[in-house]
Amino acid sequence: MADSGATSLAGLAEIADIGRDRKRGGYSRHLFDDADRELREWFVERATRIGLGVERDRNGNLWAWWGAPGPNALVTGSHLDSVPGGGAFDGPLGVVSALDAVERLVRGGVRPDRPVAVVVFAEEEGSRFGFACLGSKLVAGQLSPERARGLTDASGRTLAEVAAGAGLDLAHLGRDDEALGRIGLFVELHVEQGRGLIHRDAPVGLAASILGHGRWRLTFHGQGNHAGATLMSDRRDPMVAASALVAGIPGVAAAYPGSRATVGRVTATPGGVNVIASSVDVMLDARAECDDTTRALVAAIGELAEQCAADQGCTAELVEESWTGGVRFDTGVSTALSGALGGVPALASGAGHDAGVLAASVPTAMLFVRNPTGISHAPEEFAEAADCAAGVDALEAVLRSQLGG
Ligand code: HGY
Ligand code: MN
Ligand code: MN
Ligand code: MN
Repeated sequence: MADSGATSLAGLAEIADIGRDRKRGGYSRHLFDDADRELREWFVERATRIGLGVERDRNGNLWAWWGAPGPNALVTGSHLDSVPGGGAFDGPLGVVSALDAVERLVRGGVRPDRPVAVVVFAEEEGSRFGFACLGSKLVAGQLSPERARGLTDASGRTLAEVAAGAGLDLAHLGRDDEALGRIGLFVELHVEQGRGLIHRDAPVGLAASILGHGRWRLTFHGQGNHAGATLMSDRRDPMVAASALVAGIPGVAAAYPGSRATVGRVTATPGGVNVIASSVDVMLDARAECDDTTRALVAAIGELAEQCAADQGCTAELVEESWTGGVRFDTGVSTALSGALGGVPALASGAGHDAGVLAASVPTAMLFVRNPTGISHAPEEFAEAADCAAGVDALEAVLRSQLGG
């Protein structure tokens, strides 16, 4: 499998060594860490090179403006952060392609009749503070400033503390009506994270929908104790209960066709090798074509968790950490853009995106670029140079179709 570092667009090559995760492979780039700081510096330098003026908004997002910020702006962009050990394309492909497409218009002498911006949304993956699409949800008013300020990372530091350490004043977090009110159309280009374009043998597609998706914390409480001095019959071991739950999830999900339920992280407290855990956190990611189905699935998983806990003399609690409802993109917008592209496949997205957040507030569309591996959120994620170029061509055509100049 091609190394995800073997990148294609020049911009991807420029950032290819930022945030490499030597232990996991791939990239780990998280809000306000060193990699994020380097990527932000790269973005400002790259945007300035094109002649764009970069601003950071009150929620930590970056906006590179072609012309003065103003109403009915044509906005494109994505995110630069990653999941732990993620691929090179999820997020950065959209930012790099947006800069390339705008640069072509600038160099091509286009005189836009509306403001244009390239945006980088903060913490789309929610990898550091556990809340997906943090930056875009704050702008859209889908996350309260109070909740955001209190979010903590794995070391227990709050968003407010980390931001202050990064020299960012997030005292005015929250819904940004001025930023939202400026957006006439938001178009996000993204590497496809499934196999839709492989099956359709097409380099580029348009998003028709995004699955509703959320994150829940299942905490199993037992009795911490000594691994050697405690007989097996004398234990209330939450790790055994948690393991039974995780093993039972596929069977529960099978009753909800098309649903997806994933446990990507299990954390024992205190986490000693010679210690029976006192509690275990199981992080659940659940999604389905219909939001009610997702909620029914999570409720069923919660019931199984209680049973698994009781079997071990433990207790279980279920807490919703974040939720993003399913999205159907505006067909009027997508049809117009499809026309500008000469007709491209329409795809459902199992992956969430900032565009899925903004779609609730402003006209929004998404372009996908083929990923020949069909794998994402892993180092194997890939996009061929020719398909990346086709993505920039498509984005440029879409932008041109929206600019009178
Ligand atoms: O989790 C998602 O679907 C997205 O990649 N953040
Ligand atoms: Mn992702
Ligand atoms: Mn993404
Ligand atoms: Mn001891």
